[in-house]
Amino acid sequence: MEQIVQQIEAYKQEIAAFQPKTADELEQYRIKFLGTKGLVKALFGEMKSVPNEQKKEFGQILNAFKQLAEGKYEEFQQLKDEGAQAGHELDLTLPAEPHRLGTRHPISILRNKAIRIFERLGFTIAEGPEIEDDWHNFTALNLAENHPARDMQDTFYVNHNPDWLLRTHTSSVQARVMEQGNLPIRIICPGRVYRNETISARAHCFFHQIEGLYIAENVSFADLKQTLYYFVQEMFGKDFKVRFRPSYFPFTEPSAEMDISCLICGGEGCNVCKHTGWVEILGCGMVHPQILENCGIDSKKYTGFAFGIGIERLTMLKYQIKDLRLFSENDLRFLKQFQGTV
Ligand code: 2NM
Repeated sequence: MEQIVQQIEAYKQEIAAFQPKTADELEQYRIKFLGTKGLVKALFGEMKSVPNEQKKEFGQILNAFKQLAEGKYEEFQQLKDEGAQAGHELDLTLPAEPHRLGTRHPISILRNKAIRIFERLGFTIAEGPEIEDDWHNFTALNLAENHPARDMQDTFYVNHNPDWLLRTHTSSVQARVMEQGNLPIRIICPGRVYRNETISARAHCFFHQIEGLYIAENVSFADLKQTLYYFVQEMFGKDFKVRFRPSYFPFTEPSAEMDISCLICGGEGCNVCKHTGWVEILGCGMVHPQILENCGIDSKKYTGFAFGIGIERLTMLKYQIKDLRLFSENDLRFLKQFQGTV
């Protein structure tokens, strides 16, 4: 043991005098003292040949030595970092990492496009709550007490208050604006709406709408047609046909739906248009006089038109998206494809 302790003293002096200048020297030091075949390990290996009564003292000497050896190594860590950088120093002439911008959701792209078109015609945006009361969502809009749309099966009601529900259309916002009574009214109401549907490629429990409303003196069905013709042409160009079909909505009389010739197959017939060559893109009509009266507007003096557009439908047509669920899955592989579009 005497001998070993003397040897350790010699190593201590060597360590004290050690002043490495390069990462390489430091590494040599590490291998010699601290490596798996290094001296510290070897000296601990001598423990077994030391008599029991001296084991404690020897252990303390060894531990002190180990700490000294490690301390020196840590003191010069910086050399190691510099060594790691040698050969690849910062090149300040390299171009910076580009900022990765997020992408606009395709639904938002189409909504914004539609908003801009209607703004050019003098429409302003109106917004309202997504949790509505029965009056603004149904009763004011001529949806009678026993109307099927009011069924629990179709509408999400808020627990504990049968008067509250998630709006099923943004017409509820229009009812609120009509009640304020500032005429004429020329608004569009973009927003999210909710219906209790089984989720599939073609239906979801929420979707997005833009509903429009124009109320003034002498507003006619011709005004409605012209407004919507302008809208679809601005939205899709001029390379397709448009048709109006008579339809029914409880809010409007008369009511119509607008179809455009299928953008996917050019009217030849495909899955998207269900082989009819036509796709329905909106519903519309002349606002029912009873609704005007419900909201305190004189239906003898004023007339109006209204329309409802499903934004998902427009987006699917524009980008040939076949499954609604893609819109709400937040899969970046899908969302990134719309990069760069406003
Ligand atoms: C549609 C179709 C037809 C509509 C009616 C109203 C209001 F508030 F004036 F009563 N807003 N929107 C309407 C009319 C909506 O969606 C397919």
